[in-house]
Amino acid sequence: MAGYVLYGAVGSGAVAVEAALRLMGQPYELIEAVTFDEDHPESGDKVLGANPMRQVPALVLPSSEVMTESAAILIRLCELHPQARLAPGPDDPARSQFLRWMSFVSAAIYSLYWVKDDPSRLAPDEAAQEPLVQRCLERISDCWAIMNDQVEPGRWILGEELSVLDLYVTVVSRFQPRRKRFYAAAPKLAPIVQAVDALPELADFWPERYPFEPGWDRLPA
Ligand SMILES: N[C@@H](CCC(=O)N[C@@H](CS)C(=O)NCC(=O)O)C(=O)O
Repeated sequence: MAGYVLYGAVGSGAVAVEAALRLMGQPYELIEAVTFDEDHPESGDKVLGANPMRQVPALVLPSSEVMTESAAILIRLCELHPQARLAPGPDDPARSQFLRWMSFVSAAIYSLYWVKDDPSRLAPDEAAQEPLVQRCLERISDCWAIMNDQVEPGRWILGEELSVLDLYVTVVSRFQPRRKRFYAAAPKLAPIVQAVDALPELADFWPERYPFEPGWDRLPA
C-alpha cells in the first residue's frame, strides 16, 4: 500500500502535519511546494493539482484521497493512528475543547495570514495596506489572548496529554511576527510551545523544517 504524500513548505503550517506524522511514526513523501515564494512561483504551483487553493498543507492519503485544511488533516490523522495518542477520543471529556481550539486556530488565526501576507488581496489601495497588516496582527494577538484566557492547561494545552493541538499552536505561533507578541498575549501557552520546541523526538526536525533565527522568540523588550 502506498504511504502518505505531503505537499508542504519549510516554515509553513504544513510543518504541524509533518511533526504529527513524525510523532505517529508514519513515513511520508514530502513535496516541497513553497506557495509564498514570489521569486519561484513554480514551486508553489506544484500543489495546484492537489489543492486548487494553491495552499499547503495538502495531504494525499494512502487511499489516494486528497485532504486539505490543516486542522482537518491533523484531526483525521489522529483518528487513523489512535495508538499515537495525539488527540482525546470521542468519549474523552477533553474532546469538545480539542475540537473547539483546533477550529479556532485555523479559522480565527491562521486564515488571517492570507491577508496579512499579501494585503493587496483585500486592499488594492497601497496606502491602506500597512494599516491592514497592523490590524491583522492586532486581531491575531487578540485571538491568542482570548484562547489564553479560556484554556486551563496542565503540562499541555488540554491537560496532561500532548496532542496535535499543542503542535498546531507551536507552529502557528512561529508565523510572523514570530513569538514576541504571542508570548505577551498568551503567557499560559508560552511554556507549552517552548516544551513542544524542546521535544526530544523533534530535536532534529525543527531546525530542518522551521529553523530558528537569532532572537526570533525573545520576549518583547
Ligand atoms: N486554511 C488553510 C490555510 C493554509 C495556508 O494558508 N497555507 C499557507 C502556507 S502557511 C499558504 O500556502 N499560503 C499561500 C496562499 O494562501 O497564497 C489550512 O489551514 O490548511
